[in-house]
Amino acid sequence: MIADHTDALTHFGFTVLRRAATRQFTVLEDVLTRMRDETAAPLRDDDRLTKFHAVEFDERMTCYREFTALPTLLVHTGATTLVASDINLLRGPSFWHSDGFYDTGPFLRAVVYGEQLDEHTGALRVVPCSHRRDLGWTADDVEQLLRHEDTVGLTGEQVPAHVIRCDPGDVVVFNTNILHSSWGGQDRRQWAWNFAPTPRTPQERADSARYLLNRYVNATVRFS
Ligand SMILES: O=C(O)CCC(=O)C(=O)O
Repeated sequence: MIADHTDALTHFGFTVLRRAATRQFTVLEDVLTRMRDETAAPLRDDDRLTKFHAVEFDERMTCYREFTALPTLLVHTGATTLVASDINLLRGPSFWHSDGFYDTGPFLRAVVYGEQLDEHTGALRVVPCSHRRDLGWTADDVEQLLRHEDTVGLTGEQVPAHVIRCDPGDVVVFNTNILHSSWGGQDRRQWAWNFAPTPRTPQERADSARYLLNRYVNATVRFS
């Protein structure tokens, strides 16, 4: 079972741990309510809201450690260190992007959505295998896909992709190299944790540092 999830992550770049966070879901909802209550500014119609350092904001966000199978999966992939966490109120589409492209890793993101999501309501979409340089993915290919309207005349929604349908309490885990997006949805709640392996070589240390910086500095990881 864990081996299947590890293989899926390695080969295709994503997997879903069904109902792995069901028991912690009420706690997650409470944390998000607190974040919403403590946000001073009223949100405009098209505003999104992100709380970085979510685990530091509220210790209850450490409940990811109790999600069924997640800790074991992380050990199997080697991405055992929590490097960032965030809570998001997402609204509207998230355009195609990758959260950076790294040769080392894997850098993984585990997310729980608060709503039942499918292709019509903003479920996460991925281009399977697009996290893999070993299959020939290059920065050029990624660039072409990001300009899908010009290069192939397709809207973001029409780009062939796998839609990750999910229910509240499912845990979606993906390699953050992967091209991902969301279309067709309106408001969605998302809790997220990012994991990295312990760096041992100079290249791994450089990638880890760049990854961490990107989480906060590079606008692409803010999904739009
Ligand atoms: O669900 C979405 O709208 C996009 C999520 C995303 O890009 C992410 O979690 O990295």
